[in-house]
Amino acid sequence: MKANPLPSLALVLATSLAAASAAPSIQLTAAWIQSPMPGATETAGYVRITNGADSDDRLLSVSSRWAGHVDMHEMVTEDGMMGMRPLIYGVKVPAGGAVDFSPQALHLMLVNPRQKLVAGRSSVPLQFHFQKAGTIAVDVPVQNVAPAATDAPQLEHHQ
Ligand SMILES: [Cu+2]
Repeated sequence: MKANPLPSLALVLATSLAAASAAPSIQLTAAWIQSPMPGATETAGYVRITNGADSDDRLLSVSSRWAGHVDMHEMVTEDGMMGMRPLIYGVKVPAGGAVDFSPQALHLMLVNPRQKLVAGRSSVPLQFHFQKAGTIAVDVPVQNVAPAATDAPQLEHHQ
């Protein structure tokens, strides 16, 4: 009689399922909001989004009860002029990859903040709405400068 292959197969299956459920999906790190210029009605926010899942996801929108609205922008150069363009279809976060919202690249735009944003003292509640991962809420500190490089390691991105 041949050995029943099922027990070992079941073990492999259980192991891979455990690994899949333990894999982090969307993670938000190194988030910060630029303290606004005096009198400004909008300011930029930055974050690193990592997708540990094995399928692509998409950041559809960002919202905050502290702002009139939150837009996603990318920097573009047209006719030699730097400008910003709204990312109306959101941003794809590739499987096993990362997307950086960082100065000179993608950024969030907090429009009409409803609170005074003070560097080192305020943190702004933001909600990131993903197609698959759902809504992830983060309290984002207001700062004058980006977090220290050691806090935000520059990994490979935009592959
Ligand atoms: Cu912008």
